[in-house]
Amino acid sequence: MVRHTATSVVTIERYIIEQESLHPAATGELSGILYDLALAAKMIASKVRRAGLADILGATESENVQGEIQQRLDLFANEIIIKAMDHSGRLCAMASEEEADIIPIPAQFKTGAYALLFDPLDGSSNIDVNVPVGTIFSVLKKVSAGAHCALSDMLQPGVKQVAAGYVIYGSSTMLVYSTGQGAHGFTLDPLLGEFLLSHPDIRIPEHGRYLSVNDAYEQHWAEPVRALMRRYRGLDGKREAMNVRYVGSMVADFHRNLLGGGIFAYPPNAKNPGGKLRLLYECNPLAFICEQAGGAAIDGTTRMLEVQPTELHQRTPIYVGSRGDVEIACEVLGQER
Ligand code: AFP
Repeated sequence: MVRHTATSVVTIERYIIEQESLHPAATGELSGILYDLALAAKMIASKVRRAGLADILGATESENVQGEIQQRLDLFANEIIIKAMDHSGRLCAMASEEEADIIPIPAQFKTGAYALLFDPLDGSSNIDVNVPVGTIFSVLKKVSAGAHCALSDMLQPGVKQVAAGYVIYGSSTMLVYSTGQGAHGFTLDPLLGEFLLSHPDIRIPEHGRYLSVNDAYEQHWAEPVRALMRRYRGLDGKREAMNVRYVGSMVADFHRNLLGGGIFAYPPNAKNPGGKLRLLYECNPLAFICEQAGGAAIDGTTRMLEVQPTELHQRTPIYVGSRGDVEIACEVLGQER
């Protein structure tokens, strides 16, 4: 981690511009998208910070497309991101975990060459109890012809992401992103109102200390998953036991494991045979970041970033984190099949 003096700070804007200058052919559009997202993140952070004070908590009466009860802050974060991004002329469309369909760019604005997919406030059922929540985003290059986005622009495998990242609203607000040249973290200085480079070129340890999984599903797991979890816990005598840490907010669990090493797993279970988490809004962006930090991610059999999406709100199992720990998942799940 770099230590900054008051005069040597690197703002996210400066960093994005410096990264862009490494690509002479860059148009600046992607940089603009990232900068707009950083602004949206600051706006969401300020609301999340005040959530305990403001009368904004609580479930709305509507259910979102995933059938979960939405919290008001989810809706607010969704709105903030759409409004921050729709008029820039850089996007051809957006897709949100909170919306059933593709979100078109309003007719009065220009469209651009990129598609943005996001989960506006992941872990929102934790808001009421002051547990960290996060925003996750993924940027894809438009591949269809014509000015507007087609479903095919959204349904690209994760390897096609040109940028991805997340924001964690925790004890401090951090934004971590990658454009394919490493994963870099920025911490929001609340006094300056700026994201400052705090974690350049994050590297996840080869093997980790932490296992993040919801044990309550053990009875609903298939035997290969149970065998894998026994391995991580050191119960089969083949490795040292990992420490179990599960917040129930994927960004928070992922972030801790990215910095400290470990694996986050959401295996299929009898209740969610296809997994629970969303391929496009959650798993692909975090898999991209993890690989950029030297880690790995699979869906149980396949590299996560190579899975071909077939629908916008597709769910998938996931095992993501330290490369050595993900390799163990490949080995044990493969053997037990
Ligand atoms: P919410 O956004 O509904 O709180 O769900 C959070 C989440 O999508 C992810 O952030 C967690 O890791 C996971 O679900 C927790 O799911 P379980 O409660 O089934 O373990």
